[in-house]
Amino acid sequence: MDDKSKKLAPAELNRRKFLMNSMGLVGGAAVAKTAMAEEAFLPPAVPSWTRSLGPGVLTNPYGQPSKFEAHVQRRNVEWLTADKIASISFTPLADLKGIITPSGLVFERYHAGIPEIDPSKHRLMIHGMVSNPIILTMDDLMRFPSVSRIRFLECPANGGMEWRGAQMEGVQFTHGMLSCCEWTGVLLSTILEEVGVDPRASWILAEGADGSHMSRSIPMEKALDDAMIVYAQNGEMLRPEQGYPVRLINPGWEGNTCVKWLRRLEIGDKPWYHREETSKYTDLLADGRAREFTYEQECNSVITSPSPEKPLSGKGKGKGKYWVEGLAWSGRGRIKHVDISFDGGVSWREAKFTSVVEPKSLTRFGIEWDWDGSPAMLQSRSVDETGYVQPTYAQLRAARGTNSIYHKNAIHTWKVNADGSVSNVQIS
Ligand SMILES: Nc1nc2c(c(=O)[nH]1)N[C@H]1C(S)=C(S)[C@@H](COP(=O)(O)O)O[C@H]1N2
Ligand SMILES: [Mo]
Repeated sequence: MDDKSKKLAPAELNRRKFLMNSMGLVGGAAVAKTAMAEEAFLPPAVPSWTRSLGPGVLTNPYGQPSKFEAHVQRRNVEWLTADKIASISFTPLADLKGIITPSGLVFERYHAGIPEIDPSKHRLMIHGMVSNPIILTMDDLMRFPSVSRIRFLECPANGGMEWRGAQMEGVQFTHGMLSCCEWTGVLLSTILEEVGVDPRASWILAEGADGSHMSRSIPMEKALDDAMIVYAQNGEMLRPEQGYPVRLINPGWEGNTCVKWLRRLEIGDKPWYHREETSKYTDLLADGRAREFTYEQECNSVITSPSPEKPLSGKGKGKGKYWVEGLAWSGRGRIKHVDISFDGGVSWREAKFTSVVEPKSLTRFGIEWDWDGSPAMLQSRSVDETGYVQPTYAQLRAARGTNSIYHKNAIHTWKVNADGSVSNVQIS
């Protein structure tokens, strides 16, 4: 080391090292030496894995992602909940492709932890205002006609930490109480036909078998429309985290209505809100009043790349062409279009859909962007088939104030900085 380099501060040394490493094989002598010491794997060299045999079949009887993807995982926010039993973890949205959330990455929300349920001992009881009350085993349930549907599931608290201002540096935390699976099971309407519902019945109480006995009142219209009793997700049986062996899915509705580890459906003629064990979420308005019935998850969208987890400089490229992509969804039906702004909402360009467009499902959008290397404000704005347009923060706060936790679906802004890093900011 010469005198000059001795004077460099540690941070500067680190940056110099980073730059040298990123120069790769064409870099300085020191870098080339390290690469030689390891192995030549870049073309025209033939890497070791091409010159040897790998482990055989059944190395992983139930496969795992590559070890190089170990950073892709659910995460929690330590300060958000007192413990991990009544808590939540977030889906790593930045690392996902397409619209299906892999089963092992679906965000988790428990009020009393994950019960371990032996499916042979589990029963689903359906009773109340019906002519033939029944107690179903899992085998009984499998005998009903089955359907599979791709639907998103979102906790209404998604984005709740952002109501008062930008706070979380990552799309995993600003929007990750969100997943989308192919759910397989029986339409609730099919089962209701079997039990013979009293025509005066108008509500259903759904109760979970976990320690929280979580229960929710579901209006009969939803039950007869598209509610599903599901036992499988993404082609495999439900994961314990998602309600194994059976759960309720109310497509497009608040995640908390989708009771997991489902053990009981009681048919009645009024909601069970007077009962102590039945809690529900309400939206606090600006004037302190609460919105009582909020079931649908409104139209929403977010750019997943670039994002704090996916900076532009991470690839060592700087300015130039990038594929900007993200997710849009609406609890009211299909996404009709998504517009992207690169200047904080002054001008907009329509994005392409790069996935199938299913109702009440995540929809993947993308758009090519030629970044000139200067700071930019990226936003996505979605519109659903009912014509509902995703609101700005100003519009949402005018309607709902800042006291809320739930149903935050405002247009989100990522600030792309000149160095390619991405920060969470809020503008009107
Ligand atoms: N039995 C039971 N069902 C439950 C819960 C619970 O704690 N117990 N949490 C609810 C909430 S608040 C949400 S947002 C969703 C989350 O579903 P997931 O854990 O499959 O992502 O499950 C719902 N169903
Ligand atoms: Mo939730």
